[in-house]
This record gives sequence, C-alpha cells and structure tokens, in this order.
Amino acid sequence: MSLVLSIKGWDPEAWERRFRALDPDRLLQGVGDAGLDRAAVEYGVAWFSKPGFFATCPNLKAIFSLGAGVDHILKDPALPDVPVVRIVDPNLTMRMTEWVTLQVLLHHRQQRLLDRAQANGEWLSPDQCSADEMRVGILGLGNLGRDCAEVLARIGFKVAGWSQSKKQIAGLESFAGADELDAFLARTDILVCLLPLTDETRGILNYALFSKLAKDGPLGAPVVINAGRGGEQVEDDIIRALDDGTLHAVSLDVFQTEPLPSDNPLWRHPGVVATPHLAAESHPDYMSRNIIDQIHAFERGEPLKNRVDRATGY
Ligand code: NDP
Ligand code: OXD
Repeated sequence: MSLVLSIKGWDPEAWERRFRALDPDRLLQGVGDAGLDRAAVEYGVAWFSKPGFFATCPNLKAIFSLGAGVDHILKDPALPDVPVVRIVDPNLTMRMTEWVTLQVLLHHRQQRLLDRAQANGEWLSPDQCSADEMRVGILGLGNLGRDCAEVLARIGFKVAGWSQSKKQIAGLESFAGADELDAFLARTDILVCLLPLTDETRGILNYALFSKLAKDGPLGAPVVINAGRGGEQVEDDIIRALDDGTLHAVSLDVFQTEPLPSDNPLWRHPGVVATPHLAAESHPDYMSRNIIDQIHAFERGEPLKNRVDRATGY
C-alpha cells in the first residue's frame, strides 16, 4: 500500500528521498507519475495539492499536510471525508519563535532607523524603552502563538493573546472571541498574527482593526507582524495605514500572492519588512519523520494526532 506525494511550489524530490529512506518498504508515488496506482494509495502527503486528486483515491485513509497550515488542503471542493492531519513539530515551532522574536526586537529596538543612520554615517541615539514598557499582542495562541508568547514574556515584554477559547498561561493575559477583540487591540503596541486562514480570519488585518490598536505606545504608532497567511491581510489597507501614520511599521512573511511580484509596492515601502514565507520552514528532515512516525503509530492502532476540525477549518 502506498503513500502519495502531492506537492506544488516545493521540490518534491527532496521529500521523496526522505520518505524512501525512512520507510523503504512502502510504495511511494507522485501525483504526476505515469501509471499511478490510485487504488493503492492509503495516505496522501500534501502541500498545495492538486484539487480533486484525493477524491480519485478510493482507499485513502488520511491526508497529511506538510505544514502547520491546512487551508491549502481544505480549499479542495472535492476533498474526501478522511482525517486531515497538520504538522505540530518542535523544529517548526522553534523556527517560528525565532522569526517572531527577531521581528519584535527589530521594531522594539528601532533597528531599521539605526540601519538608515549607519548608512549615512550618523551617530543617532533615539529614545529606547525597555521590553517591559512594550505591549505585545498575539492573535492565535495555538502551538506557534503560545511558544512565541512564552519566549517574549521571558524577555520581559507585556504579552497578551487572543484566541477562540480562553487560555491559562502563566504571565500572559488571555482574551477570547469577538467580544474581547477590541479590548485586546486597545492594549497592543506590537500585534503578531499567527492565526490559521479560515472563513473567520480572512481579511482580519484591515484598516478598521489597525485603527483600534493602542495609540499611546513607545513607538508613537503600532506595529503589525504577520506570519499567519497572506489571505488574512488587506494589503491596500496596510499601505494606507503606513502612509497616514495609523501604523508605524509592519513585518510580513506571507502575502496575498506568493511569490510576491517584484513590482509590488510592499517590497520597497520604507515601513515594510518583507520576508519570503520562510518564518518557519517545513524542513524535509524533520517533517518526513514526523509524518512517518504518525503513520507507523496509526498502523499499530493508535489514533492520529493533530487532526483538523473540518467545521472550524483548523
Ligand atoms: P493552531 O491550530 O495550533 O492554533 C491556531 C490558533 O488560532 C488557536 O489558538 C485558535 O484558538 C486561534 N484561532 C483560530 N481561529 C480563530 C478565530 N476565529 N478567533 C480567534 N482565535 C482563533 O495553529 P498553529 O499555531 O500551529 O499555526 C498557526 C498558523 O501559522 C498556521 O495555520 C499557518 O497559517 C501559519 N504558519 C505560517 C508559517 C510561515 O512560515 N509563515 C509556518 C507555519 C505556520 P483556540 O486555541 O481557542 O482554538
Ligand atoms: C505552514 C507554512 O503552514 O509553512 O507550515 O506556512
């Protein structure tokens, strides 16, 4: 019985090598293989899978996302009714926490201003507050958001989080649901988005939301950092908010269109730090092991972990 790889945008060969090495006795197929045996497919492994493909595999038992996000799988209108499993892995979490911490510190310590001063040979010494005077708010307190929150709190930032359900996390103020969103925004100087893309979160990072962030913070205006999904941000609103001073700066790792076209103004806007969707890379070494371990456990009769709830979309 086989595992089938349906990968777009990443090099499938890198993944094939790892899966073969970890599970040499299992038939490994690719969606584009000539003579693909669809009846033999038990497990799908997907990154932006071919829409409609999994519906043609009659013996499919589960689909594994190669990333933490599953929006790329759930958008398939013909998705069969099998468990969809997302990645929860310490290596991925560590990478995201590195990126988020880097961006928070970069804005907090005004590094871009200092870079510009250095380029001019200017000895600039702006006012600098300490971390305990900066309020960070994290949208999404799941596997990734929670780890970022804990590390940022350890550095000294005043950290709060917003999620669907209330959390008990030491040192963190928890806000939950639509009713508490405005209060969460009003106390936030640096907003970090680590939400999954769902019907509820699409377009959430818009001008109206930016206008509700704290206006009395140390940087004079708030900062927005998004490593969730590009579909959560309204990019015209980001430019407008930067230009009229509603926002001080943004860091974006995800975009409505990826790769971000080279003529997109977000690349060159002085208020934007743009990185090419690399905040937390799904490294084939770690993720292939994670998925193969899950398949082996499942075949021993254990339940699949990190199953997606189709109703909520994450
Ligand atoms: P989780 O599913 O573990 O956490 C999602 C969090 O979002 C939960 O706290 C959940 O609340 C909250 N949430 C979801 N919908 C809502 C809503 N409508 N209102 C309020 N809170 C909501 O996801 P992960 O932390 O593992 O990953 C988050 C996202 O990060 C991924 O879906 C992906 O899009 C993105 N990502 C980006 C990467 C990159 O390189 N840029 C790499 C990896 C992931 P509750 O806890 O109450 O359920
Ligand atoms: C993910 C991603 O969802 O890389 O893991 O974006």
